[in-house]
Amino acid sequence: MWLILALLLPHYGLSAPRLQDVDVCRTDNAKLLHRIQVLENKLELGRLQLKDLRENNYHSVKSKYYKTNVAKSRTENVHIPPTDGNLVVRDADCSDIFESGRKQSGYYRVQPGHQTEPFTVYCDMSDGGGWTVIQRRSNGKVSFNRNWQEYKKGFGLFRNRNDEHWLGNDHIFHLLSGREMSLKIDLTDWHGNTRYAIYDSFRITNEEDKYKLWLGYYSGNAGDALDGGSNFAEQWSASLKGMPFSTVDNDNDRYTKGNCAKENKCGWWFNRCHTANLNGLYYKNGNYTGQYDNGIVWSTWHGLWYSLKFTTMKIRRPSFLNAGSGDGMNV
Ligand SMILES: [Ca+2]
Repeated sequence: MWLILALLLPHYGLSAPRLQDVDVCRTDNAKLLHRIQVLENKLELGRLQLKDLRENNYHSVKSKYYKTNVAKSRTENVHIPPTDGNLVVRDADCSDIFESGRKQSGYYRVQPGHQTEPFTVYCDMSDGGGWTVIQRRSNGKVSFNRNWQEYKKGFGLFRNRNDEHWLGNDHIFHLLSGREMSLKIDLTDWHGNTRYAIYDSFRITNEEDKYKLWLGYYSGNAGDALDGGSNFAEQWSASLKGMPFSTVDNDNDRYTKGNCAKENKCGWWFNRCHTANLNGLYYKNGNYTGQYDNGIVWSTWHGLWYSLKFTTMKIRRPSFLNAGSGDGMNV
């Protein structure tokens, strides 16, 4: 027994360095193979991003879009999330993104569930953070007079901090389904005054059910205009709770003699018709007159004949609400 060990030990001792060399070589080889794989993945990601850029014509200097938006945006301080890994989406919404440590406001890609493709949203990381913006009005450059399909898919610009857009009823539905979410509405008038309204348990039904609106308790300082204000008669005809969505080509309101979406030139959850409509016409300077009260209206603050300068509708999980909620983000 001891003899065998005595014979083996010197042999083992001599051959040990050779085995270590092989191990080092194998490790280096594995590292190189891994590095090649990473580079190949990056190359594939680059190819996909290039394809996206070419197909969407964002940067062609000949395009109108470039001249009016991209060239201008280059001089502005705009946060674009890092492109590396951008096509691999793991976040359901901006609350997820905020919780994972990315706390800069800007455009991010989210995927609320496997039933949808990833899509781009603006994340408002101010005001306590984690807000997914579903609507923004700020300058009147984007028309909100759109049909059912456009409201379903979403429209507007999704590049600069101040861009106007509607995220899309399907996207909003998917963001809300299966999750308890709060809705916050930030409002700014033409004198720079701000108000806000928060509704808990915000959700909408699916397209088949015409995206009916459901809202929980109100809090804030703008007044509960989505529920028709404090007047009972107004609530009966103007509360938007439980109302289906209507557009110019899809009248689901309770106004039997006409189409609220046509009068207001936008899609919204109309009753007969409303005491709050944030998708209305963009009138500059606030007060307006006309046949219909079709401005950007929050009646419990400025009445039906005052059109607001800036609005945002944004959602996040209610667990964030204690993190501090102020007067919202301004222009
Ligand atoms: Ca009608």
